[in-house]
Amino acid sequence: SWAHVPQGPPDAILGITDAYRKDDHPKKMNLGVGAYRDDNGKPYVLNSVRKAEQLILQDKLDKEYLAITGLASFTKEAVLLAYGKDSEPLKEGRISVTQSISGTGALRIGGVFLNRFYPHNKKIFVPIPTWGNHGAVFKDSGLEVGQYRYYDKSTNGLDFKGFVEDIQNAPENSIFLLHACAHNPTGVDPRPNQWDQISEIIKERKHFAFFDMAYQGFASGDADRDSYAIRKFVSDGHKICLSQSFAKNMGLYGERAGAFSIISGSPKEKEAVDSQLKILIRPMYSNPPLNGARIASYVLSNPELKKEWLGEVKLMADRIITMRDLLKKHLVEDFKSKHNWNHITDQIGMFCYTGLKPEQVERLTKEFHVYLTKDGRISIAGITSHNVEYLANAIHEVTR
Ligand code: PLP
Ligand code: TYF
Repeated sequence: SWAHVPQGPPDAILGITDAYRKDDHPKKMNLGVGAYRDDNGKPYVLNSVRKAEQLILQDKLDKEYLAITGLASFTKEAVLLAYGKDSEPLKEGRISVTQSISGTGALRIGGVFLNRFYPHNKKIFVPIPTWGNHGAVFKDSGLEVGQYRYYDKSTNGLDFKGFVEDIQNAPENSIFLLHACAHNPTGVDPRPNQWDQISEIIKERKHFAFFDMAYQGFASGDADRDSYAIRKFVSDGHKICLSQSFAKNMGLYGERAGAFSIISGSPKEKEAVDSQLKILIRPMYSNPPLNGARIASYVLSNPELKKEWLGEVKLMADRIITMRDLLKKHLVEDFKSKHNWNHITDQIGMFCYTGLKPEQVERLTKEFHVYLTKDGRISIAGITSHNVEYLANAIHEVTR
């Protein structure tokens, strides 16, 4: 019998959507899950993706299994997008890459690989706070999870001093999980010159950097600019590893298109790493799903489609920035809120970490039918020009 199996709690983020669905209030808002919506609150399938799907249909391709490491035309474009065409390890053939079950799967492959082969220790440090799934992914990969300071509640900005101290004080050869851009849940990223310093200190301390890039293009609207940290670390000589997701920036959420890559010291080392990635993946799921990777490879390898896609990423990023501006404007100018709301527009990416307290979050949901995570994070992508004033009023009322 399974009588000994305890009832588990619902997922902190996905549970919000369940509660939202059960609410039938006409003004209800789902600001929980980080999924892009258009200005009518509808899921958005990119035109570049639709066109790629048409081309795929026309080409009447087969549905054979992919290789263990996935679709090579996809993973080649994925690493190019992240590392850039001038990347030394890329030109020298020192980057191993495998397709993954989106970003989550890439993190899991990385976690298991490090657990098996990282020679120094089995502990990964993640920021406070971080994406709610990081802890579980790395624990289930067999790693111990530590934390480093990142967010300063008093400024709703980066705690750069605490961040640097924690990197300096961690034992040499520690593993640090870094959000490449558009930090989830805070929307707070280091500036380029801060990344430069972080890279230097991580190098001094001989630490290992594991980058999670789930939002390339979403922070600035420019995919190259958003990979600043990765390219800086690589050009400084770090042998990083990287998780990439195409869920948000290509709108491929349920298609599960992602990639895991890791840099070796030589092409020979890289060959051995390749072989171990295959050995690690084969018993997990044999080989990854075809469709999303095929769509992404069509978009990324066709210059016209790629250009259109980059324009659409910018469009999504810009709509989010407009909603930030409007939300702040309503709070400050229309409702004359006495609080400082500058962090709404200072923070970037899909999320705003509002600083609302759990009681205020609860009131937002109970009295105003606005659904968000308990930590006060809102997904800006869930705001539209039609409901932004309603939201501003609700936030004003619970923070009076
Ligand atoms: N990493 C971060 C920081 C995220 O925010 C997300 C998604 O929200 C992911 C990874 C992975 O998402 P997916 O598995 O859908 O690509
Ligand atoms: O909103 C977030 O932070 C994410 C969203 O398979 C998400 O947790 C939802 C489903 C999923 C991965 C990420």
